[in-house]
Amino acid sequence: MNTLRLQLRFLVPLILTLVAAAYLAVPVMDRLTLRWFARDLSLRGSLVTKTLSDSIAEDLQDSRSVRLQSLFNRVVQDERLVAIGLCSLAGQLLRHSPGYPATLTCQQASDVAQQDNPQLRIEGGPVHVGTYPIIGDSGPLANLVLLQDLSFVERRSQDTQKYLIILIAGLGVIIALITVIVAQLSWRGWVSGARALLRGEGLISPMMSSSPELAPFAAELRVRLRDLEDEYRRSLGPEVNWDPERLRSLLRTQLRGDQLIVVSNREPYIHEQVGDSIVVKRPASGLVTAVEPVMRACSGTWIAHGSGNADALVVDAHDRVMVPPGRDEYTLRRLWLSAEEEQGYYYGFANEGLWPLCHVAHVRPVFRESDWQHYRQVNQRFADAVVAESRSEDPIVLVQDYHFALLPAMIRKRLPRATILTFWHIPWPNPESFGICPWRQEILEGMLGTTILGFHTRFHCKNFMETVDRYLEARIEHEHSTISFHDKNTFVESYPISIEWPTAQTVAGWPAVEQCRRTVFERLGLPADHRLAIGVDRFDYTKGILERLHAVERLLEKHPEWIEHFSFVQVAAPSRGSLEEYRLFQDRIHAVTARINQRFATPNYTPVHLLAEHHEHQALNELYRAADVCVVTSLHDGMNLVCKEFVAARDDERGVLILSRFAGAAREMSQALIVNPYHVEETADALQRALTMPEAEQRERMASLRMTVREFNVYRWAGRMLTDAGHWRLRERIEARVQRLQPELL
Ligand code: ADQ
Repeated sequence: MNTLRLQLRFLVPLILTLVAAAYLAVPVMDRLTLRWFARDLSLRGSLVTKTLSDSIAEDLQDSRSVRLQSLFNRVVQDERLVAIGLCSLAGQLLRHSPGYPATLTCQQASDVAQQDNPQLRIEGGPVHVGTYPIIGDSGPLANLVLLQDLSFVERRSQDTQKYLIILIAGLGVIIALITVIVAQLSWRGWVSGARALLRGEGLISPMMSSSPELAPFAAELRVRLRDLEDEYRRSLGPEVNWDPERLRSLLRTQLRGDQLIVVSNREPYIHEQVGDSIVVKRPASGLVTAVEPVMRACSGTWIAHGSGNADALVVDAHDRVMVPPGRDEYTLRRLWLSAEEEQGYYYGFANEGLWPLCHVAHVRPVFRESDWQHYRQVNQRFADAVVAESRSEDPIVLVQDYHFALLPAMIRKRLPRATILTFWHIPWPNPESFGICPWRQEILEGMLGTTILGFHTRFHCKNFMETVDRYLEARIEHEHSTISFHDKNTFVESYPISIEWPTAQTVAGWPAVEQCRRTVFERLGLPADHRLAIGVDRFDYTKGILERLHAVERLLEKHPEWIEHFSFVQVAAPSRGSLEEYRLFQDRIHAVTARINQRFATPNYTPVHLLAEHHEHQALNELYRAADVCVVTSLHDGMNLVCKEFVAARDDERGVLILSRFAGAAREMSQALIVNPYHVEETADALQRALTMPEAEQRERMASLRMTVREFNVYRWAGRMLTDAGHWRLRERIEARVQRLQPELL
């Protein structure tokens, strides 16, 4: 219908133009033919005059002669010659043939003959009037008036008009036909071209095989589009201040209040039965630390495993509870897992398989068929929950972490129009390391159900794309970080995660640094002039706790002056304690701690304090503010939030951060003392340098670190991802519109 309208829009002016052309051309044609014929008739008249002039001259000598009259009668039998008249030089009509108009005087005939268009209409029709002198031996004798028939000119003109109109009409029809065919063909090409572009196919594939003429244009457009997007992404640099309000306004404007669903294994709030009452706990998790403020800013629904022993007591009939408790800012939808499911999916496949697979910490991954089956089954259950919770066909789903590698494709199958953002919070290994996973292909295929796949660093993105390249038949466009698999595109990008930067109001509520120091030192029994280094982690072998202890031991060996003047506090939240690897690791840490303490302790001095328990955020903050040095020595870490929390806590701009080069955070936080945790000597030297660092240098480094973390905060992390999701959805909506139009257009 629309194509027809479009073509009519072109054809109607075309037809009008042709009619106007015909309207103008016919009179011009008439005038031209008349002029040609007039010239012919004049020549003919001269010829007739020449033929008759001798007879006329003779006849004029003899006024009684009747020969001329009969000559005239004979001549006018020629059908073209209507009448002849002979005028004296004085303008008197001397002789004339029958049919000569009685009212036409010699003078009138002479006047008409001198006109541009010497025509006269007489009884029998239009005639051409010509006067021709009869020349005798002594000069002009008389003038001959010839009236020649012009009706044949009119007849021919009508014929010409007819043929001209037929010619123009024929031309019109041919042009219209060509137009319709070309319009149809090129519209088909344009529509499929536009669709391919909007789908993003053109961004990856050799463009539009069906319309090769569009390929150069598409390539150019594709490059421009990507450049614009890249430019826009760069423009969201540190100069843009990201805060909850900005994130909310992004959702209002770019995502027009679309529904946001977060899926993670760990829930942000755990309800536990303690005696007769129910208490709410916050888990020790980098993921929860990062995603919780985003959810508070955006509302929406968070789907997670209900792991607390009182979780089921507080939910409604749909397993939902509003959180944070008392503030009710978003919905937490709990999903219940059986003990076998939790063992197989969480402890087994995710934490004994994928966790060591992705971290280079030299712990062998364990892959069991039964764990894999549970992993698939639980991913499917979460996919069902996403479908049940979505209020529209195209929610924005934020899939969190390595527990849900299969979930994106499962959601995509049920909600093809959903925008799925998957964030992989841990590193991605190189293709060789990943290749040892027996279900590597299924995992990659599951992840490629994602619309936007995020890692902390470019390096992890690169590893992922190389892994896909190695094990799947997918098309990869490195320039634009896009993978095309089964006609679906996944954009792979780095989004460095961070923390919520404390507001002025929050900071105002904190106890002063001196106060924190006093409280912590009193609790640990440390003298006021003691130096304190801290480590805060989940009890995990990837965090480099052992290497850190070795460095503390080496420091005390190399610099015995620190004995009784320096202590190290390791806070370690119990984690995955049901796994043997973790239990052995914890035992080892306890043993090494005991050994160091045995070696360097004095009656009033404990060099290493191991606080193997969960701490509330406030207690951690107090510790961060009390410490001289914070030590983060991960053997491999996606990002690491502890280092950022330490920096955020130090509004006094004091304290030194020692940071592993193998943590994603090292790429942003170059003002820290960067170490290789495997190099015990180097870390011990860094501890020495930190403990002796002049205040001015501490201030300089800390001020710079604080600026980085404040600007690259968690709202920026979420904001960049959601902005990219917004652009993606816009493209998809345009494509859907083109698709709706297409059947009418073609
Ligand atoms: P995690 O491995 O959990 O996160 P991390 O980033 O260090 O690592 O975050 C740990 C969080 O737990 C911090 O917020 C910290 O305050 C808290 N925490 C640590 N010890 C605690 C204790 N004893 N008591 C209470 N809380 C404690 C994963 C990846 C990281 C990535 C995050 C976010 O492994 O590399 O930075 O996700 O993406």
